[in-house]
Order: sequence, then C-alpha cells, then structure tokens
Amino acid sequence: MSDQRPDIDRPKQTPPQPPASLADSAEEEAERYDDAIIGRAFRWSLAVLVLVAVGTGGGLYWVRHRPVKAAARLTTLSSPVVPAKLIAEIPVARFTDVTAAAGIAFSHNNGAYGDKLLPETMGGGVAFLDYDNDGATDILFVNSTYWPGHVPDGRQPTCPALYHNDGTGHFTDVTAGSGLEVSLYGMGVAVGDYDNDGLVDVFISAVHGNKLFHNLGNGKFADVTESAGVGGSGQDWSTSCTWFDYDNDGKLDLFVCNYVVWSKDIDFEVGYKLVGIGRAYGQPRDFPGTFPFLYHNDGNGHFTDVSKRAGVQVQNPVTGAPAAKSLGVVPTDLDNDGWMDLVVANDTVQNYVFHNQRNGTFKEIGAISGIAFDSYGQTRGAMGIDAARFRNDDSIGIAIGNFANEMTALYVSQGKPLTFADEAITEGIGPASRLLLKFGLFFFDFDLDVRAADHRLELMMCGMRCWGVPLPRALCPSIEATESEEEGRFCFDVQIRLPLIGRLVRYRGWLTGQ
Ligand SMILES: [Ca+2]
Ligand SMILES: [Ca+2]
Ligand SMILES: [Ca+2]
Ligand SMILES: [Ca+2]
Repeated sequence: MSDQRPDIDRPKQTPPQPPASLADSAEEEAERYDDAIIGRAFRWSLAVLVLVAVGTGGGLYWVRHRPVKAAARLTTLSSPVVPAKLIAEIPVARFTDVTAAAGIAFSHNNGAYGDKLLPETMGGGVAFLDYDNDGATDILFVNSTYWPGHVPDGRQPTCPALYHNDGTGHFTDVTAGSGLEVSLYGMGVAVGDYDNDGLVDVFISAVHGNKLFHNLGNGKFADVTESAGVGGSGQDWSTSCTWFDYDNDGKLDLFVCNYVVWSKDIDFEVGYKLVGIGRAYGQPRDFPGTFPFLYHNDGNGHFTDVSKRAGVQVQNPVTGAPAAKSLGVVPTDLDNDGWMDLVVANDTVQNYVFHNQRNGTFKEIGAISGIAFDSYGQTRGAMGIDAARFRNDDSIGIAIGNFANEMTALYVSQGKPLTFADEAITEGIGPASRLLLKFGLFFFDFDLDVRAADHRLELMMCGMRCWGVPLPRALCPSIEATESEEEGRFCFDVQIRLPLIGRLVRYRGWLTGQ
C-alpha cells in the first residue's frame, strides 16, 4: 500500500552525479550543441534575409520596369470620302454631217409594202474604194429593191449607187452606164482586186442571187457572176462577205456568209405575230440555218466552191442540219502564223472560229477558243464584227455587236495561243452597250492620234434602241463612238449621236488588196 502514497511524502531522489572529468566533457558537448543550433539559426536567418532582399529588389525592379499601359487613343470619326476618279482626257474630234454638201443623195430602199418580210430589216452595206485609181476614195452604196409585184406606180426597181470623188470631197453619182445599175436585193459588199490587174473589183451579196462585178477601167464594170461561179444557188440569203487569201497563193479568195433559209412563203409559214400589233418581223430562231460559201480563186477568172472540203460547213450535231445563221465575218490571223483565219458572228447560234490548217482546210474552234458563246455559255444575237490589235501589242481583240439586252462582246486573246476571253466589262464597253441593239461596229482611230506615241484605236457601234417597236426619232440615239483611254480601256463618248437607225458599218484602212 506504500506504493500508493503520494510522492510528496517521498524523499527527493538526486540523480547520480558523474565524476568531475566526465562533467567537463558533457559541458563541452553542450556548448558544441548550442553552437550548432546557433549556426543553423544564423544560416536560416541569412537565407531569409537574402530572400527578402531578392524579393524586395525584384519588386522594386518590377515596379520601375513594369509595362506601361498605352494611353487610350481617341479617333475622330468622319464621313467616308469618295476617291477622285482618274478621268481620261478624251480628245475633241467633232464630226459634221456633210452628206448633202458632198453631193450624196443616196437613199436605201428596203421595198417594204406591209407584209413585214424579214430581209426588210437589213441592208445595205457601203464600201469606200478607189475604183478609178485617181487617189481619191469613191463610195459604193448597196441597195435593196422593191419586191416582185410590189413596185409602186411610177417607180423603177432600185440599184446600187456609185459616187465618184472629184478629189475635193465632192461626189457625183456615176452609176448610170457603169454596169453596176443592176437591181438586186443587196445586203453586203466586199471590194478587192481578185485578178490582180490593179483595178479593184466588187462583190455584192444579196437575197436570192449574189453578183461579182469585174472592174474594166474607165468607170465600167462587167457582171461576171456566171463565169466566175460565185452567184450561189439563187435561193440564198447572203449577208457579210470578205476577200482574203486563205491559201497564200497570192490570189484573193472569197468567203460569203449566209443567214437563214428564207422565202416569202417560209416567212408566212413562220407567221410571227406580236400581241396588239399583229404580223411582225420574225425571229431568226424560227428559220432553218445555212452553210456559208468559201470560193477558191482559180486564177483564170473562175472560182471553185470549196466550202465542203475546206471544213466551213458546220452542222447541227444532233440533226445534222446546216447550223450557221451568219451576219458578220472578219478575216484575221489569230495565231500570227501567216495564214488567215476567220471569225464568223452568228445570230442566235454560236459564233465560229475557222482556224486555218495551212492545207486548204479550216478547223472550227469557236467553243474551245472562247469566242462561241457569252460568259454563261449562251449564244447571243451576234451581228457586226471587227478585229484589231487595239492595245498596240500582240494581243488581238474581236468585237461583236449583239442584240438588245446583250452586251457588245470584246474577246481578247489571252496568254495561251488561240484562247480568248470576253473582256467587254473590264474594258468599259459591256454594261454601257447592253441596252442598245447593236449591228455594225468597227475599230478606228477617230482622233487620228496614230501619229502620237500612243496609237489608240476606238470602237464605233451602230445600232438602234429596240426591235420592232417604233420610237420617237429624237429618243433613238443610234451611233456611239467610244474612245480608248490611256491604259487601254474604253469609255463611252457621244461625239457622234444621230437619230437614225444604222444596220451596217465597216471601216478599213490601207489594207492592200482588200
Ligand atoms: Ca477615185
Ligand atoms: Ca481587178
Ligand atoms: Ca488564194
Ligand atoms: Ca492563222
């Protein structure tokens, strides 16, 4: 039970004391122990001090070098300003109508008597030629005539008119006795010296019978159609035509466009009518297509019809029927190989490009060359046509006048040979020409800046505002001259604006033999 007494009653136990020598070494041990603790504490304090110093220094550095927030910028808003457009300076070149003062009194007769026959909507061409080699350019007007059985009382069938230029710009009608006073329903004309005798000869295309007139000199022409063999079948409706030497034998050959298969009976079978108006001029889609003619000049006054073997008769791929409905042709060397090619404008049918194969034949490459259709792959009502290197470089432009609501086409050669793209919009003539109904057109240098460094060609279009619906004459601006700007674009100009309806227009410079 003594074990359970409280400790207070027990005597204090004193721990056993070590001997003196042992006590000294323990004291030294304790001192060393204390030194270690103090050293460790000192090192820790030093480390903490260093960390504090580093942290403080870094903080101060950051405070001093922290990125300065950019001051908010205030922008004053203003209305957008339309940039000033560079406007090309169009040279002033005024034209004056001198027809009457020059002594020209020609008036075209389409023979219309009320039956609205389709050929009455066309004709006729005109040619500038120096038939008597006096150095002054003369003029030949193609005429149509009255329809059989519909010659008004007191009138005579009409014929072409030849005007002689006296060298001062005054003309005299010299048709009588010239041999050209032949009545025909004329359409187009091509002049060229086919027999190389130095006298320019005349081919006239017509409805139901073409004519070739050989220039005899002394102002006389002989109708050599029969012996030359270029009259056609007598049932053709021939339109645009051109002399060109496709086989490079030095003798001019002849290409003749045909439009549609037409007769008065066919026209009445088609029976085109407009609501509220009655019988009206029909549409080319309603008439069968045709083949053009290519005549090879044999060199003895005779020509051979080589249309079939030369490859210019394009058939409808489905029906095999003749496909062409041609109104315009232009000979030009598209690939610059020294052999003349042909581009043919077709009305409501794809345009043709006849590429000269240098062996007497042509290959039709309209579609793959990019000229056959518009940019949507559709055909247009193509009529007038011309070709020119209008940019004064190697690129060639093919301009084609199209129907109303169809832009004038300007097919321009691209980097790849025989490849063209319609650049009418970027050249500035597309939208501006869309509403007009375009017929003839040509490139020409209307301000004669050919003498300047920048030889520029302009494009003239001839046409009318609408089709089949008469307009007040004053509202019928029909001729538009366009001028190419410095950089090659065209812009519309109204230097020539007459209230008339033009159908054909063509200009040629000093091309030898053509
Ligand atoms: Ca002359
Ligand atoms: Ca001749
Ligand atoms: Ca030839
Ligand atoms: Ca060629």
